[in-house]
Amino acid sequence: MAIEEKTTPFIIKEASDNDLDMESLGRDLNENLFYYLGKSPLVATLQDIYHAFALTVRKRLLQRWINTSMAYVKQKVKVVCYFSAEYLPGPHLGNNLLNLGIFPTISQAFARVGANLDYFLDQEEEPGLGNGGLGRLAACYLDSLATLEIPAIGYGLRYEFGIFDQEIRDGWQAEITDKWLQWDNPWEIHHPEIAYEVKLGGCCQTHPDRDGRLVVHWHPERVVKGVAYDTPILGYNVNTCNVLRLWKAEAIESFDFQAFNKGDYYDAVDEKLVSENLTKVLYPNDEPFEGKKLRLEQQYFLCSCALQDMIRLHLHFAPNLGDFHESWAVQLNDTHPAISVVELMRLLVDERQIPWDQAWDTTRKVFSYTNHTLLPEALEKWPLPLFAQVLPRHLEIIFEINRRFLDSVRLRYPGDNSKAARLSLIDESGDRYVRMAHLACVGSHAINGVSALHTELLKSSTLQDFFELWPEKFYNITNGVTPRRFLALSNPRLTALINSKIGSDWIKDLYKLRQLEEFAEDPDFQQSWREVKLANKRQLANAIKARTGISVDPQSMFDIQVKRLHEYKRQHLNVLHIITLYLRLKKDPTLEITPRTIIFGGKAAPGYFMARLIIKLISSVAEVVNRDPDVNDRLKVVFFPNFNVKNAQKIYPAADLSQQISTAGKEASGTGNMKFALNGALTIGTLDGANVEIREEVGPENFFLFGHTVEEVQYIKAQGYNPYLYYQSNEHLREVIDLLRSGFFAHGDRDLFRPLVESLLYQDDYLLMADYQSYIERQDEAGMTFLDKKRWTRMSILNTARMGKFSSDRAIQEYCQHIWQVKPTFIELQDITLEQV
Ligand code: GL9
Repeated sequence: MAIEEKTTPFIIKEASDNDLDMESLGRDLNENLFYYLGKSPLVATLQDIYHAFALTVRKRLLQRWINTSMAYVKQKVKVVCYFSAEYLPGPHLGNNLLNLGIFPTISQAFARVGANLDYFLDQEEEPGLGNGGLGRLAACYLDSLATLEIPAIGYGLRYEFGIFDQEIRDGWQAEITDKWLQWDNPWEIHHPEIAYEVKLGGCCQTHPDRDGRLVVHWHPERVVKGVAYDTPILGYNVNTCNVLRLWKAEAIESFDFQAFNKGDYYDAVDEKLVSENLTKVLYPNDEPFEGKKLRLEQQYFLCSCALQDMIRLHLHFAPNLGDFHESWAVQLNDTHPAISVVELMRLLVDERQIPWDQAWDTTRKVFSYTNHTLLPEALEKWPLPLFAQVLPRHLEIIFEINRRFLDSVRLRYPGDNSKAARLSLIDESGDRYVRMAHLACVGSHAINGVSALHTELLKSSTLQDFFELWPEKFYNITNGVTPRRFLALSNPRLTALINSKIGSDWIKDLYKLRQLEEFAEDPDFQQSWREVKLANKRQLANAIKARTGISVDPQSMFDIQVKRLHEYKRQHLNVLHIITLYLRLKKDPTLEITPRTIIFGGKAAPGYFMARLIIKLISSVAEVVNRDPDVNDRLKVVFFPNFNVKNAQKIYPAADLSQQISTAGKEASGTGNMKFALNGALTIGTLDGANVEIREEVGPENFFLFGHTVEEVQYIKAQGYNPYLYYQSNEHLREVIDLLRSGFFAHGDRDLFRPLVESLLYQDDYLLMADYQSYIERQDEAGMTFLDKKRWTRMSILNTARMGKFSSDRAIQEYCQHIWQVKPTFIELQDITLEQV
């Protein structure tokens, strides 16, 4: 139920075409400082000025936003709704300055008064509303949607505490609560008038209505209110300003008052606390699925608020929901929002009495589903009793969807009961579960994987039965990243150099970077390219020094692996290489090797023991290596704490070598791999995820490939893989493992890393032992190549030049064309007057 909203006519007074000149910006900044924050410039802190400045910029966004939403309404356009439980947008201020086209002028204006814009930008707390790649992808897609002028809304949750901040204490990860809202968030607009009630728990009853038709009544155990908080998302160099609408859970007032009237103050407050719990905290797990009740409630809360909001908006301008699917396309970012398939059915059938078949037709036309992982342990399945407890009505609807679906399956495959059991929305092989990926497949008209390899593996394994049933529903849309944040904003030096040769059109058409190819061997250009990289490395070296106390040499090769900690991503394979280099140097202290600084970053899920132990391992190896004078002029190891978007923007531009070393078949796509290569890093990687396509684009001669392929991995496992044989037969590997288990890196403690060593020797699910030798060989080759400056620089330039395909603009264009059927809407910036409204 919408809590009613009134639209009143309004006027925007300020002339909108000159709102970006320095005079009007400066005036607003002072006014905000004075009238909003109550500070004179004399006593204002960095944080105050950041805040006043953010409000100044936000005002420019709001003008564009209102123009945008009015155009959408007037032109009755189709809108894309991106449903995602996670968003990692990164700091907004810098990006908005870039997209408004005023970054350079502002930066110069600050410089003129002796201030450094970066200090102010650095004040911003980034919204850490996601775990990693999936949440960051959602943010890249919102940037591209706005830049491509596609009408879109991002729907998500406003977690009060986002992903924890990571500190490293005694080599171990410590989790610190992320208080991103502790200072006011200047980017969001609270809309208490946009609020919906969301029911939870209870039971259902069927009654005949006045016409004798059976209708279902859901009597919930409790009701929570979802309130909208909007963040404007401006496109680059366009007037389109879309919205990221995040829902916060609150207690509904009626509950408060009931208890309060009885004089039961504590119950009233308790109700409030329980309700607000719903969006209190982001679950910090990445891929392994954790079946927590609160998590299911969060997922449902997001979907219900978003769908109620869409229906309210629709009915504002249309007489009924008959053409709902012509006005809205919903993309499910993984299965986290898959319950929305059922919620839309409930809203249509139960709440608006639309016949089932018509409702189902609408639902399937509205939704499409992106799968982001093949890891079996990551696939969401909810125990039936838990599901029934939280969403009793939804379970009934799922049974009905499943009954009809399995009837059609039986017609198609007569007598094949195992087929039906495999396709069923309910897993009945043991304890019963609701399979969310199956629900998403059945309720969507399109299903896509996130890299060519991933999509093929989906078709041949995880979703094979669905592929056989509906091959026409399957698409591949390889992930992409936004060149605005991940090159133009984060690497201003390289941007300036590129612009000096080919202009700046590449920012909106990344294929244009190809024009750099002709300069790949130009000595002057090469020289400038190296100077840029060196300057970026110096900047990162300073940050490393400040954050960890470790001094690193910017002339050494920066060999970087930043991503969530996971055994399949094999940060510990990287460590085996470090120990290999260490042993070589210890045996021959005069050995000439390419000096390297190996940098790690990434968070471990708090409950994932092995991932935490790998962080401790990296820190422990770093401690020994960095203080050993025999080696520390040629080898340094750094764990850069708290990898997030802000830190990422310093790290990618400074990389020489990008480590993308997951076991083939495990990483769905990866997007860090794209960000590194875009910034001129060369990749050492396996044939996994989007690495395959990156290698195709940049050319195999510009990529350090190693490791077994997916087919080989499958074959090795089928033969009965024995990792111990590699230990026995590879002398170097044996020395590495022996040193590790001797307690050498653990102050003599032989137990500390035992779980890791034993898992490698006797289990090794991710084939580190089998891939070790080829990894070392390719690392050696990368090291040698780095010494040939001309060759390395040429390869680096070609990597950047050939990254056109990996723009999120290309990915979004594919979604628009193949899946959503939506077109751009041009937004003109006008004064909005009373008459127009
Ligand atoms: C992920 C995949 O693991 C990545 O390979 C992929 O690039 C991204 C985006 O498609 O999605 N799926 C997933 O659950 N996560 C991914 O990064 N995990 C996190 O976001 C932590």
